[in-house]
Amino acid sequence: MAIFKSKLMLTVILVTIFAVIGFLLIHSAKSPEQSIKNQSAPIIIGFAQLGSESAWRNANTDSVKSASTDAGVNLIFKNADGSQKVQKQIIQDFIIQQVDVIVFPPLVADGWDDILLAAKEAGIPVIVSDRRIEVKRPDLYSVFVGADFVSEGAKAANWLVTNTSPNKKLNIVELEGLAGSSPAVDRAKGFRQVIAGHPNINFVDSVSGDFIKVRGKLEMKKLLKKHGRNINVVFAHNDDMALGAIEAIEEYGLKPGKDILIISVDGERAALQAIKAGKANVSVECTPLLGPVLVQTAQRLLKGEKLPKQIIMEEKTFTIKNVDKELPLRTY
Ligand code: GYE
Repeated sequence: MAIFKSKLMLTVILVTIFAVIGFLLIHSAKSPEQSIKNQSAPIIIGFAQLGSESAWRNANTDSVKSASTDAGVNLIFKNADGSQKVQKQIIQDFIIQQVDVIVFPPLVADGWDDILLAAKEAGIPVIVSDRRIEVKRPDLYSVFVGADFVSEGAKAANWLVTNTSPNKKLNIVELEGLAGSSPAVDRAKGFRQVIAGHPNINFVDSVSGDFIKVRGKLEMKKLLKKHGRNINVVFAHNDDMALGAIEAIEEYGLKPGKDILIISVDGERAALQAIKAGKANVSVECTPLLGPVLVQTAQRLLKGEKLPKQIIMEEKTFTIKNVDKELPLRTY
């Protein structure tokens, strides 16, 4: 009888143990969809980089990668190598893979409506990073994280008007960024808004160097051939093109920073070194270090937080006055 009773007890205990284990197994297994929405699961960010055209871009890529690692975010990073078609294809692939958030810097401002509509219909939020975008419906993306390029152009021109005499005639040549890209369009616009009230300052030529150093050098060589010593100022839409122009001017036998003033945007270490060496005059900061803000914005979006439509970075201006203090702080 005692043996029978203890056997019964053992059976009851075993059944209970199996029932508890079974219950736990069933309730811990979730569909892939449920686990993505689980707060503790790492979020998946699809980042469609536009290319590797400049030191700025490479610093931007590094920033996105390291911020994702630091935050324990699962980053799928792809590079479109300067093609809008490829960048759209990458975004299309992210939609198929059902990433949690898509982040991308639009190569050019126009032509994104269809792919963004597809992301919207798939329920995937999009963060536009670095370059401004033109869309028919503002709800096609959630947030823009980047700079105010019009103000960067205006700051560059402000340096010129406050550091030169209104009585001196100044001829500017402009090395533009990639045609149709928002930094090229907006920096040109901001610069012109400021010099509009200064009749002594004139543009004599504007050519595109696509934000690339060797193209900047090549175009500057051509401009020197065409206008020679009539050029007083170079306004380059980024530091890399300005650095290329500096080489061309030196090879031509003139002194960049003195015979021809050099104005540019980005605030790269190499540009600050050129300012320190007296070969460049001003670089307006445009920070590529967007990674931490982008990752944080993605996390906040997924938590359902209400965010501003634009998150604009604070930026400085570098000249001979602050270069010694700022140079050691530059990481790119
Ligand atoms: O100024 C330039 C880069 O989109 C703000 O792109 C960015 C620009 C940056 O190639 O150096």
